[in-house]
Amino acid sequence: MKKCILGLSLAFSTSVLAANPIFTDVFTADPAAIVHQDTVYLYTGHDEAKDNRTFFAMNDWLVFSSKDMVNWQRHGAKLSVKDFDWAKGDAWASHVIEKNGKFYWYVTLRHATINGFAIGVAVADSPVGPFKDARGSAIITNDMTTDTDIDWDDIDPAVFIDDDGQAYLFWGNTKPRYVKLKDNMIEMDGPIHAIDIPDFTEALWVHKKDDTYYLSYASGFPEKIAYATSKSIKGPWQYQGILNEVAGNSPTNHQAIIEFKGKSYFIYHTGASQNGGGEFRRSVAIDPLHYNEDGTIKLIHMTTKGISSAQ
Ligand code: FUB
Repeated sequence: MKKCILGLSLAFSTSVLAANPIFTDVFTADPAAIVHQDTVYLYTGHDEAKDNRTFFAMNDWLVFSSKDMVNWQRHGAKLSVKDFDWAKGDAWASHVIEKNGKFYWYVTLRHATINGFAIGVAVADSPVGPFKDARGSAIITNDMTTDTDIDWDDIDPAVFIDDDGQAYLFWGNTKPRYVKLKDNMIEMDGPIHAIDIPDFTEALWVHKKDDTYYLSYASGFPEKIAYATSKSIKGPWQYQGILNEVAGNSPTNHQAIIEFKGKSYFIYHTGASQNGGGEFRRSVAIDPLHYNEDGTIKLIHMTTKGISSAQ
């Protein structure tokens, strides 16, 4: 984070620049973000791999908050594999959403007794916790989705609450899926549905602007972020193309899209940290997101400059 004074003519106006990646002393990945009471809460995975030659080492999730998207407060690791008795590792991508004053944190984990990955959910009364396992069991397990040969198809939860209050859990790797959630946010309400979108890998994210639903996702490998739109949360989804190209030095990508104080932001990760970043040591970055007049989204311009705000 850099603070620069722009000269005498702007003596009383300090421009704060948030360089990308936004944190250089810790590796952060798979961002999810919410806006609550004029504050952005950023939830990230935590890459702890010793180097970029082996694989992910991820044991907990981190929380940050900001009132301007530039200056970030660190809240530390607020949820970890150890908070879920039924899990044995791999704190992969997560997603947080607020409903009726409670904050639900949906997480990817490796299940201890059912082969494969699973999705759990923790709950708290505040966006920074303390969070506790809301069920004592996984909400989604690999044996519920038997139409793939892989055991990592049940990852990357993303929850969306529609205008009528109905919540939906989206997730998947290679096969995108969604299911309705009960009002309690911790149980499925009905069957699991498949989603028809091209070249899907992982990292679903749903947001709505005006009367259009946007479903963005990591596509291909190395991953680009693609997106589709619909007039209904249940689809059909119309493919709209690439939203973000392959991110620097990282074959994975994972996005969060939020609107804050009238501007839209694309939050993602790269392997571009100069402190040893790479495939398994990723870092969160933020750049502006702009819509075209027809509601399509302009290609993200990934920068090292990041976003700035006048204070
Ligand atoms: O961080 C581990 C996995 O890599 C995530 O679950 C995927 O979205 C990809 O970013």
